[in-house]
Amino acid sequence: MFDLKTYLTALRQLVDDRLSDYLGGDEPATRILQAMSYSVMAGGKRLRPILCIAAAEAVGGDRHVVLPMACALEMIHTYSLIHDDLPAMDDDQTRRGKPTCHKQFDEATAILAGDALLTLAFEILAKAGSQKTTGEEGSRWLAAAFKMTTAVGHEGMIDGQMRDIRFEGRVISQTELETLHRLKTGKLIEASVETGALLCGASVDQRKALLAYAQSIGLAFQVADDVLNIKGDPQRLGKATGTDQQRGKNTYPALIGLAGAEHLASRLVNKALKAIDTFDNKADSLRAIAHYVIERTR
Ligand code: GRG
Repeated sequence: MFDLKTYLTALRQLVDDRLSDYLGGDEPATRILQAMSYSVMAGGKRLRPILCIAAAEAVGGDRHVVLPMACALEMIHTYSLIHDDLPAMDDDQTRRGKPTCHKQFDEATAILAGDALLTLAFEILAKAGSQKTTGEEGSRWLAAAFKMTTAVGHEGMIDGQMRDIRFEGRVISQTELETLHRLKTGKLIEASVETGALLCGASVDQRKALLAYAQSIGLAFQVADDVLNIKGDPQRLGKATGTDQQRGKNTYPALIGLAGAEHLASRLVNKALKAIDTFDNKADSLRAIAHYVIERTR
């Protein structure tokens, strides 16, 4: 019987150890590394790296092969959080239970820490790809890096963030909200699953199924995030709740009610499970993560 708790704990440790190595260990030498490490090592759930590894293992791959990609995903995710928390964006005071990067350091350092994490992520991918001995492996890393750039660039995550900012103060349709989230949160989650599978030589059919899985859990994750902003425990979440309503944000509970949002989240999880129903028990981690995405308390 698959035990999600044990699986998550082991993978978090594996990812955290490698992230710490990339970021100068326990005592980062420079102020910029200190700021980068402060935010990355502040204790996130590591959902994106874990999805990358779980997708790799679902297609028979090895977690150590995709570890650099898993870390790059977490660095890009953390950069987006640091920048999202800035005064010019959401102006948040706490993140992962600690003062936000610009509060702990200063605004300029937080901007640079985000920039440096984004750059380091691509340095890691380029290095991993260039160290491969066969052309096939090198090509996979190049394709995975390309997938990552499109997921987080101006037609992906940044487009989503731009829409979020531009929609502030006006009520949008459910379709507009869905597009926003598919870009802002969904694209990186898709890239996590897709790169894990791609790097481990998944077939076209496997990749198609995994993309459908990722699209559904990506949206379910965001719907659950909206619900947690209302029902969650700020202590457990490590950030304030009720903020979406205060800021007049477009959210699923605001649009379709709290019960409607919860129902939508569980429908999306069922859709995700169906997408991978032809996979064997090596995909049990992905199945358990799909449930976790909406049952989580932080
Ligand atoms: C490019 C500046 C910029 C932003 C990109 C992703 C994003 C847009 C901003 C993040 C802000 C945010 C709160 C989005 C909602 C969903 C989300 C990504 C929550 C945080 O992710 P978790 O719950 O966090 O995985 P941990 O701390 O566990 O890693």
